[in-house]
Amino acid sequence: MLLRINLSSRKVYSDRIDEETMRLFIGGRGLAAKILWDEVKDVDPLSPDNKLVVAAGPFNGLRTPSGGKLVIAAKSPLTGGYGDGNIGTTVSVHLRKAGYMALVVEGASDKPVYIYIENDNVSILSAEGLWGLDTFETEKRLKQIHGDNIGVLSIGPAGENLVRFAVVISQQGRAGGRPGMGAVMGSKKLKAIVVKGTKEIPVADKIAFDKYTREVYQLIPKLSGYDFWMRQGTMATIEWANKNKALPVRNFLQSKFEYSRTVDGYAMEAMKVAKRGCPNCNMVCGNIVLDKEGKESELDYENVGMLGPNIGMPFLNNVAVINRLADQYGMDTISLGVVLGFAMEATEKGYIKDGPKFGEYEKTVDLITRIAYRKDELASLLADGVKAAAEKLSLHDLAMHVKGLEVSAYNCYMYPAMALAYGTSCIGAHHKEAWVIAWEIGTSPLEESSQVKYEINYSPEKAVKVVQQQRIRGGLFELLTACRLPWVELGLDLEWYVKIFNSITGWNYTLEDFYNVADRVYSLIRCYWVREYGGSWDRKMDYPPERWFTLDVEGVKLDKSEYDKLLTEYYKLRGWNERGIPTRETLESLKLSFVLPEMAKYI
Ligand code: PTT
Ligand code: SF4
Repeated sequence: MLLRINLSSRKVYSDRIDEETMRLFIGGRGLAAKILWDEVKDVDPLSPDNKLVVAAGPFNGLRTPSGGKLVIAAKSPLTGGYGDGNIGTTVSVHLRKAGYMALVVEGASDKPVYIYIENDNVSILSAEGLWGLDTFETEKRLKQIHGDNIGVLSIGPAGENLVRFAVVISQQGRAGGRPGMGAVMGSKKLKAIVVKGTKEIPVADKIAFDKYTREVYQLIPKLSGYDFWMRQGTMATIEWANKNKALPVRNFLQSKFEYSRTVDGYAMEAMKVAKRGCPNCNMVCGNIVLDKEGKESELDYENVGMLGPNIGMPFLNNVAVINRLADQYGMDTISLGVVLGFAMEATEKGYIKDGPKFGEYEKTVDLITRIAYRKDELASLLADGVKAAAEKLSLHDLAMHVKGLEVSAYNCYMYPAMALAYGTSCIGAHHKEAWVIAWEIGTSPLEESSQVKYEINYSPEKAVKVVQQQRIRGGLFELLTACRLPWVELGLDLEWYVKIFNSITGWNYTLEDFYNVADRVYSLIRCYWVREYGGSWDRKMDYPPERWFTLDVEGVKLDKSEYDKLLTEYYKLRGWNERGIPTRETLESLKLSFVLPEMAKYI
């Protein structure tokens, strides 16, 4: 079922999602993209006409391996295109148990509200007493009101103040919706969504489901890499990225950090006090440390990479404070790290007065609070994201983004496959769609001691690899919706997901079927971008930040004409034309003919 709540009219109604739609789009990102294509066209993302889609998938609510995720999507106020994020949260469990696959929030309230869903009962309640609170306190208060057995998605002051990279937070440290999904909630005066579900979720073949899930839960702790994963989780990547000159350092001006040892996975282990994670996961990776103020902060690679090396911050307990503030205010750590790095470089070069310089901790903490509340001109400029800030200050060369979404923590001067992954990610620069850099480094390792200049490899195979990963990471896992890390980090065979999916639905899908759905969803999302950008859409939208082509770091930089060839290769694989727009044949073969009336003028 699909639950619709209109905050303007206060009408609540539910619709059945027909089987054809489920078969074509499966769930999660697939459903979200279809709803946004059908219903959110040419609107201001922060107006009541935008819609917030909270979409579960077939894996959610059931005891499936690391299947406690949820997709949150809307037209992005940061990029103006399709935006979504994936959050681990008990809301995924409760939403399915309340009987819904997805929730669509429409309109806007004129006063702060929160939505309370308990099975078939849906209320829109006053959030006057919650508005202004941070996300940790909001969830705590809501649990005092409704009991502990609920799922909560909430926004903090950043979402309320329409910071364009505000995220949605759950469980004090799970975050989702990098392209401003928190600001979309704020624009609707929606402080939180609270869900309690107690119904049974139907499973087509219960015997097969129980067998496969029992086996896979037993298998995961036996997989190679499990013990180290349980120690460091994603934090192990700091050391690896530094060694391979892929770390973002000082607004991506450098790719090796002289203090990497004081912010890496081992430094984190020395500070760790607890672990937290998403529902139904038996390889939990949320590492909790005590920060400089003695408060709990959950560290992941991206958070530390962007709020440590990228802003020249050498001590992990300071980084942990900044990271906790981002969670409490409800803003994306990656985008925050990029806008701070931008402001610091601009300050050091004299373009901004009184901003913090790299590594200046107190001034940085002060600026973060000012951004969350849009307290002054500089803070408000940065709250609009790095693209808008760079446009206002004419500092394009300092701005690390693709399509307006800030680049996550991989520096790509020598890694064209990863640059292509950023360039073609369907929400803007995010590594979640294709993390090809691990494969890329594995195939052409750096010889640190070698005196020979590193030769960048632009083989067309790189485009193939990007598409393959987008089908799995941006496709399969975002459709189910399940955490991809058992597969990424421990090599869990993808066939497990297919078997479990078929036991839940009673269908007979293969991995190829999933890839086909993934391709459908990618092309639909691409059509969404093209439609929203209209005549101004261009293949340059798929270029990575200019800095990677112009700045020589560690003796190398990307070559634009070689990148362009890779991009053309990518378009061919996707069945898109030279401008990066799906052709009529592609749309028809992917069963996307319904977009043709609107897309015909661009094809
Ligand atoms: C994700 C992005 C990431 S990806 C990180 S750390 W990473 C940052 N985390 C943030 C945070 O924390 N607080 C905050 N205020 N902002 C943050 N922004 C950043 O958001 C996350 C894990 C991680 S940790 C990763 S890789 C994997 N991501 C998955 C994904 O995208 N899809 C999927 N099917 N499975 C995934 N598993 C892993 O989940 P976005 P989470 Mg996230 C504190 O939100 O918008 O998708 O951006 O969800 O529950 O926090 O788990 O080194
Ligand atoms: Fe969540 Fe980490 Fe488990 Fe994935 S591995 S489900 S991110 S706790």
